[in-house]
Amino acid sequence: MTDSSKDLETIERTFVAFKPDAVQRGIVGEILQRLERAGLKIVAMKMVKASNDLLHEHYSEHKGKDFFENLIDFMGDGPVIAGVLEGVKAVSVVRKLVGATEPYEAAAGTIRGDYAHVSVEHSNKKDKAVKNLIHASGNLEEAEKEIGLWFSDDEIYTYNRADKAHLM
Ligand code: IDP
Ligand code: MG
Repeated sequence: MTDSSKDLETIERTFVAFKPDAVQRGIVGEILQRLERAGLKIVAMKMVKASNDLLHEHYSEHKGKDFFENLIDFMGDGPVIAGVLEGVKAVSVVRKLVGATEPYEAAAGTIRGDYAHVSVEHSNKKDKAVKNLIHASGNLEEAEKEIGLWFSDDEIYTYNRADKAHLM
């Protein structure tokens, strides 16, 4: 089966980063499995110890907020695993699988709901960022910016998944 131009219009790329808490807890594989089994294709992936500059740029929308410095400290606390996932409506599908920002209210069945439980209130009291395992682009514009920030074009691959006939 070949892609029709109509299919291609609905296929998106989104950026994800397994945060230092996911890497340090050894649950990257389990979380990634959830994304892969939904049919999302990994088109780029690497382990990165993000620089302060990269993190400031990545989270520029939050500059000036109370939690900004804690967030930068948290994300720079150890290596992250950054990736690009491709699929139909990938941006919103990944956000759905990831769940709400605050793990305590993220729905059961979502990554943040199943693997964490803390609240913003608790993290703020401890003067820490909310540890919620994974970053996922919030919209297409953010995805484009973040993919360009973390990956060069030659680090993003084109290939067919063997189960494509059933997924697309
Ligand atoms: P998102 O990751 O669900 O898109 P954003 O609002 O973009 O959530 O916030 C980015 C990250 O900053 C969150 O995932 C979380 O780790 C952290 N964060 C957000 N709000 C707070 C807060 O009020 N206190 C501490 N950390 C926060
Ligand atoms: Mg966000």
